[in-house]
Amino acid sequence: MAISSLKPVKIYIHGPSPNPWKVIIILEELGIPWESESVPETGLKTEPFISLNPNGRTPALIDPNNDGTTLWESGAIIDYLIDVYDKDHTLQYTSFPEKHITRCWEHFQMSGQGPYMGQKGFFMYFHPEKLPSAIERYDKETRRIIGVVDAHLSKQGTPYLVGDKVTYADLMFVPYFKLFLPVICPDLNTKEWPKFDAWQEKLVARSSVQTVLAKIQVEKEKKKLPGK
Ligand SMILES: N[C@@H](CCC(=O)N[C@@H](CS)C(=O)NCC(=O)O)C(=O)O
Repeated sequence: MAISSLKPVKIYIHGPSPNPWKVIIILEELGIPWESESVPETGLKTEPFISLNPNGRTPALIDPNNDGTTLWESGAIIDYLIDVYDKDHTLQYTSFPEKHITRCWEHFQMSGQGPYMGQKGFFMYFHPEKLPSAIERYDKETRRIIGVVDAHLSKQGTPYLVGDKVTYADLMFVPYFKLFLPVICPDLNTKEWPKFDAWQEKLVARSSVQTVLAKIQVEKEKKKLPGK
């Protein structure tokens, strides 16, 4: 189906929280029309939302162009969008082993960057007791993960995680690194990791990412409104 004739894909977000915005960057990159609905805290673990995502978290996605296909888990959703809509392979490799190496980075984002940085935020801002050992652990992990990316880029001498081509995996790292990192590690200076820093700057300069960062800012401001 031509992208120009697509109906908007529905994506469920939770204000500015990072995981859904990874998906939206991919939607923007591929030119797929989308609309979002922000699910409030009270609506996440109850019906009707848990019929969309039994895990009660965002994102969830409904694709009206494909019999209302309903998906959850941001990595699985991104895999779907790449399979179904990236027909020109703009954000993926079809060659071996690059296709599989891209998946390594995708899974590292899902299992490493997202959860560890999320825990840093939780122990810093939401856990009822101050637990310095937990804060220290996730702070160290956050820095280690930045170091993994920096050392890899340095060793490969490539601008992106897999060679010279930007892929969906690079883009998946943006919301946590660009927006969440300054909140959970306010004193961290990314210039300490020059390859990481240059990589991030290139990703952030993309128009899809600029569009999404502006929309996240709007969600952040909504959260600050009295009574919200
Ligand atoms: N592994 C899941 C994580 C989803 C997740 O943690 N979503 C957050 C927003 S970034 C959420 O819904 N938080 C609300 C909650 O945990 O109740 C994914 O990547 O989709």
